[in-house]
Amino acid sequence: KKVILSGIQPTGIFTLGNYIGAVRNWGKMQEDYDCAYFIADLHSLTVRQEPAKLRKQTLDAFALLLACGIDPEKSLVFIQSHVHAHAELSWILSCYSMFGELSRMTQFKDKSAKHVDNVNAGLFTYPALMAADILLYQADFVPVGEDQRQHLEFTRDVAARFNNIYGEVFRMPDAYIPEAGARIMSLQEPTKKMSKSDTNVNAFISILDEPNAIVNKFKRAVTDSETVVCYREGKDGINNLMSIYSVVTGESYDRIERDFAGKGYGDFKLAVGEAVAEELRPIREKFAALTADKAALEALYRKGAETAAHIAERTLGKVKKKLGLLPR
Ligand code: AQP
Repeated sequence: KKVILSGIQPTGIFTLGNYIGAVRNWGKMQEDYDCAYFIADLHSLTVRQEPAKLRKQTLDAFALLLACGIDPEKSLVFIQSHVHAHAELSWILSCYSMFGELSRMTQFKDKSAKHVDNVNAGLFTYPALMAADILLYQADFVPVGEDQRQHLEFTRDVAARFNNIYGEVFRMPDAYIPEAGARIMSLQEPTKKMSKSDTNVNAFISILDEPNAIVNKFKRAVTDSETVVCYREGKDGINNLMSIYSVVTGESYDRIERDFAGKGYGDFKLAVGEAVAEELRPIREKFAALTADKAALEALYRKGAETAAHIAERTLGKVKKKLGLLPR
């Protein structure tokens, strides 16, 4: 079986964007691939985190993966910082990452513009850690949102550079980007992507939001001054709602346009809100059940870390040998 790997940061409860663009698809791949999914807590340190909150968010994120359908019997599920090899390989790969190429990463440019008071080296070398995450497990495919495509390209470049010098150490990973809903936008500023760390709670749907909160947020979603529900260039708000509705209900844009012909934005927003609330209901219920048994959750992430460390050490050992690092 081919290997699939992906991760998500514990920077808050996942948004509808994380869910549609990433996690929703992860569960569906478990039958056909060897899947590894992890909570990227080391990545989250690029932004200042509050310790107690980070701890809680990490456990919540782990439970959320399971609530979203990832089965620890079928997939490897773990927490990044529990496996030392990630940080170690990341350092090694950063010595094969060029300042110029890291400077071109659009996420670095966006995030450093957003957090002007904390443009730290970790934010800059983030792609080297992501490359380590992927290459340690010799992943064939990395399902990511459109926004991570550039980082994956970077991973391939670094892997190729390394393999060129030392021989075939790393398997070349490919992006696995879902067609529909690759990029869900903010409900308040539909030209910006939906983010879990947005300070405006009306801008995103958290996957644990209560049904009435979901409906209300969609009611308040920013659209435009027209009234016809149709997918068209420049109608960012409506396009985003149509994309969400289409992914959740499975209906095509044509069908949505026909179904809502003659109706206003209000009706459409309500329909989107109700459909999303229904989609997320089972996740909320499963999450509540999972977090009620903390000991069981801990046992699961410990087991995940053990298996992950075993796989990761194999690759790291090979890398060290190739580099000429003296064995202990
Ligand atoms: N708006 C989005 N639409 C589609 N996919 C998205 N992803 C994130 N936002 C959207 C995908 O979710 C996965 C996990 O993301 P992450 O938590 O590792 O980091 P992120 O991309 O920085 O996500 P956020 O929600 O924006 O977090 P914060 O606010 O902390 O920065 C990735 O596969 C990503 O593509």
